[in-house]
Amino acid sequence: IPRNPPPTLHQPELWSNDFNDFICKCLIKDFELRPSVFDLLQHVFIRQIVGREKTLQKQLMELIDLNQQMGVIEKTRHERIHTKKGSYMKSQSQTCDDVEDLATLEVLDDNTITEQLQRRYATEQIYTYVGDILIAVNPFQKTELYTPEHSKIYVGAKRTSNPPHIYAVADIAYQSMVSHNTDQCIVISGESGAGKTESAHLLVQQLTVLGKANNQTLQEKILLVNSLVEAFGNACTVINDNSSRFGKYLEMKFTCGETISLGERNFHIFYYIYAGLAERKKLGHYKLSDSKTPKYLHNENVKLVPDIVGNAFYKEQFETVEQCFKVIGFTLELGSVYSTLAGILNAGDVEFTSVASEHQTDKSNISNMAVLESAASLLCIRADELQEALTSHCVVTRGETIVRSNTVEKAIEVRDAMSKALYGRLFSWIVNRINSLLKLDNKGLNIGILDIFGFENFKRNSFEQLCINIANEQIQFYFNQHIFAWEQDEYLNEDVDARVIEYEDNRPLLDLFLQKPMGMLALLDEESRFPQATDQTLVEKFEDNLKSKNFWRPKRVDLGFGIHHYAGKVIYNASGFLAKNRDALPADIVLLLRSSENELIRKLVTHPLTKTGLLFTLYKYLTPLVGLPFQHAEFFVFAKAESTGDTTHHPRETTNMKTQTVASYFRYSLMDLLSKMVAGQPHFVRCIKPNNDRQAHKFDREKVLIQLRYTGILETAKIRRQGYSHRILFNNFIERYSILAFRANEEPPMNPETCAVILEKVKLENWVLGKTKVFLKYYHAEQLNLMVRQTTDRIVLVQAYVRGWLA
Ligand code: AD9
Ligand code: MG
Repeated sequence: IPRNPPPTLHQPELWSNDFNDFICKCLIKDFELRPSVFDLLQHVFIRQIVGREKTLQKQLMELIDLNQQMGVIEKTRHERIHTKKGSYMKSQSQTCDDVEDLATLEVLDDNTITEQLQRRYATEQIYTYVGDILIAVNPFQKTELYTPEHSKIYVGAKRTSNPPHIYAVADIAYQSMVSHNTDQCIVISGESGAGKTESAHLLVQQLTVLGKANNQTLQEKILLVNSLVEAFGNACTVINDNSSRFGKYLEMKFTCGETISLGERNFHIFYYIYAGLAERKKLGHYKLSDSKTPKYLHNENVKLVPDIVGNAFYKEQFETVEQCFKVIGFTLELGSVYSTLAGILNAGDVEFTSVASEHQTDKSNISNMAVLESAASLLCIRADELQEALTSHCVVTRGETIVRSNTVEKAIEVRDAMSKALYGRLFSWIVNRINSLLKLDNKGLNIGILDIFGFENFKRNSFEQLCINIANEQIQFYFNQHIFAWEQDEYLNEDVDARVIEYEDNRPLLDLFLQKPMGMLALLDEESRFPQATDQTLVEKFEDNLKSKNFWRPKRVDLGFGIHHYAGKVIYNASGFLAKNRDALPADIVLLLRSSENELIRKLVTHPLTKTGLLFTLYKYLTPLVGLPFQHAEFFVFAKAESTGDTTHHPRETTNMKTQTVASYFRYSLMDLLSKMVAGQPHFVRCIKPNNDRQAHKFDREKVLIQLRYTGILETAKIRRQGYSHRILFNNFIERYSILAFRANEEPPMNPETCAVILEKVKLENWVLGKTKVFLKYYHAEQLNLMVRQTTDRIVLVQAYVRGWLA
């Protein structure tokens, strides 16, 4: 019997190392217990057990069985063993020249890589590694890759034991969060329609499994939130039926004017609610009619608007969304949410006619008062006041307030601005509410998943595309920094000899956009401040000031300018840039909405919401230490700062607040995003779109090759093969890994020699010691972590058994 009181499960260090060693050996060696092993044991405590050798053996065998049921375990170090349910693994076994990690290819060039991806794609192996980075080629069809069995085998498994998979990325992020005690960040990139949002869902799914969200309802809620947020934040585009869009300022694509590019539609939720309410015969209640589809649901450019009222999918989605709301805990507010949406739809149908006036050039009248009244009653405001706010505006000159009439154009602009503002704020409010309803505890580590809107290049590209593409440019830069720049800097600093890999640095492009005061966004802001400026003067300003080979003016396009992005050339049309950037909501409208008798609407325009809009969704997982249940999920949705909300309240701040443009907020939130990302250890998933027709089984080599080139996959493979992606300070290394080579009571000196002892003991090769850090290959870090985990797991498990016997 041990002299000291029995240590607890979580104090493996208090157990005798001989005993631990013995048990580890038992577990590693084909799971067989040979009586001879016991001869090695000297501890008095162990001798007690020898007498019960049979029981011990039986119990350990049970333990192993249990392990086996849980998934793949290692029989010997290198051999993969299959579980009963492991048929998938066999069917997916590799042919001899099929490679799961491109960094291990013998010949590294664009062609070989494309060929590998194509070959794998043909056999439904859509995932491939490039070192520690995952490539996902969109299958454009349902696959058998996401069954509960898959989910199981990727829990705590060695990466090379299973085929590449998105679930493995979730596992690695989770494991490194747990073992290094640091935040993680999974960055998913790829062009529009490449599969980022799908990947994010899969990651969320697997992370709830890993975090042991044994609280079923919580897990359900988190997955439901996805559908909810998407109903409000996604829309159909020509490229992707479920395209993640910008929130407030860019997402809002209503039918008027030029804000809609060909083939685009409004946010999903509008179609869902319209069809859903029709199904319930509730349209009348919300002052909508099934014979007259609201204008905001049309797209004048696209004649083919599907039958919305009869659309079974939309109806079903409406039920799902409502279910989501209810499960998450929205109760009384739901009616107000629907009224607001219906109010927006009605507002969109308000029409104006022009009335000639003696004093002014033009005035506007409302030609369908009944619709205006419907909108007003849904928004719980007075119809006459709404009419006034739409058709006129106040100007304050030298303390005197003068009322001016709006032209029809101006009235339409005000109407749409009101709809956008209401929708944007409603969306932010929903997101904030979700966060507060799901919130349990704010402590712990987190894994962020970044799913942005992918690179877009339409026939006609506007301000929205510019912002989307700048964000992608920034993400590419972040990737480059991590993969190439920082790594190569460290070789220099630490005198490590490694070959330098050339890569395409997109820094000049970021400077072109973001630099102050001469970057494109800064110029746009400056021009937005001049009342007389036009989109024409804006492009001229660009032309005069932007000196870059990546910017040019195409000859025959009015208001056109071209940008050579990292992902290709895009021609933009500056028409509407200034208005979109100013994105002003008149103070009269804010005041009017504040007088609403609907509490929700008042809230939307009164309280300055947390930074709103939909620049990016960042799912945040707060997962405390090992074994504890997953506790919390938070959805961050960033958007445009609400500038107008406070103008009337604090007139002193007006001028200051008004200068907040979309561009400046966009830049601010991009920086905010980066600071969040930089705080965590990054993991990268690169989505590839195999063809432009969204077709399964179609691998367009040229299309893929272009993506591989601009994302720098070839260079990535090279640096992963030749470089040292993990660099750990000597002290940290010893703290983390000394358990692999030293006894618990030993205190090895904190020096490079100790690091070498550990690395040699575990038989790793190809590592290098720098001046202050250990330089490891991408696969080393994983192997080390796995060994540590296995060691502690065994110790803990055995202790649990022993404790059982003692009791
Ligand atoms: V955008 O920048 O938001 O426009 P994403 O997010 O990159 O774009 P998304 O995830 O929405 O693209 O994928 C587009 C479509 O591809 C999906 O609607 C699916 O139909 C299809 N897809 C993507 N990934 C998978 C997958 N792993 N399995 C099956 C997939 N289908
Ligand atoms: Mg998306």
